[in-house]
Amino acid sequence: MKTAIITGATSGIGKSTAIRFALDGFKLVLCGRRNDRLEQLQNELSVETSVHILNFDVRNHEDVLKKIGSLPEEFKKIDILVNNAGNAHGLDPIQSGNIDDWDAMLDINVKGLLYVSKAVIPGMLERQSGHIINIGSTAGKEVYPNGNVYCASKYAVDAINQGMRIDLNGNGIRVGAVNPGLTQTEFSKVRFKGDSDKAEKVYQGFKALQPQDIADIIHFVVTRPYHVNIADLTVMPTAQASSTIVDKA
Ligand code: NDP
Ligand code: 8X3
Repeated sequence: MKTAIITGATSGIGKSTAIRFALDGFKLVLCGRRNDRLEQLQNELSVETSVHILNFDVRNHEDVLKKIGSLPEEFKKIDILVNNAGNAHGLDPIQSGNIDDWDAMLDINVKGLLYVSKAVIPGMLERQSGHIINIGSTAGKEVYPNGNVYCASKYAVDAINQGMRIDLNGNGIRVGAVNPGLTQTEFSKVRFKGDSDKAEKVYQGFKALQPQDIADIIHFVVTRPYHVNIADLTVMPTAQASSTIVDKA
């Protein structure tokens, strides 16, 4: 049975992906900072499959390398990496952007993804086998007003996704991005620093994507035959035409 490591498994897209993978019996390594949520998900999914949890902040490269590097034997051979941990912090014009927000987005969405990849890729190279799914965004395809640094972080994910695929070519490792549009998770609550009213308004007046929709797509991507690599997949709610055009009631 395949082993998958999912970052950002405590919420939203990562959590739904863990639940979807568990239905197929994939062995799971679930990562995040909120250990109580990891433990709860481990309890729930252990009925379906074997689950190991890893509690780290993706910004801490020493911890990332140490914890992924010392996985128990049963979980060591990682077949699938879902690089999902990430968030937007703030929605401000560049001239009034907050430096801590900029640091968080670049450190988590870009450097964190690199650190986790650095920890996982050597084993995949050794086995000449693996599949890496990088979660990008429509924000990595089109810049929108006040999206500036979040968009930059997701453009970087797009570039890293392409770079990984090029550099790992010939080593049996598939690399591809899934780029969601507006998806109803805790994303906007984090972006607006816990302001639930503001966060809910983002998804009002239309049917947003649900995290399960993205999980189904990630599951589809990783269950294609070996010769099929979905390199770059963008998905939006039907009501969304671009980052700025959304048909709201
Ligand atoms: P959520 O806020 O629901 O989930 C984010 C996850 O990332 C959480 O599990 C969180 O875990 C984890 N995370 C955040 N910061 C860190 C950190 N420093 N170290 C470790 N884990 C971290 O949002 P989504 O599910 O929507 O977001 C998942 C991915 O999807 C992100 O990369 C996001 O950019 C992307 N995306 C989201 C879209 C949307 O509209 N929702 C659209 C396009 C892309 P914890 O806090 O426990 O550490
Ligand atoms: C999340 C989608 O449009 O809120 O990446 O930036 S958006």
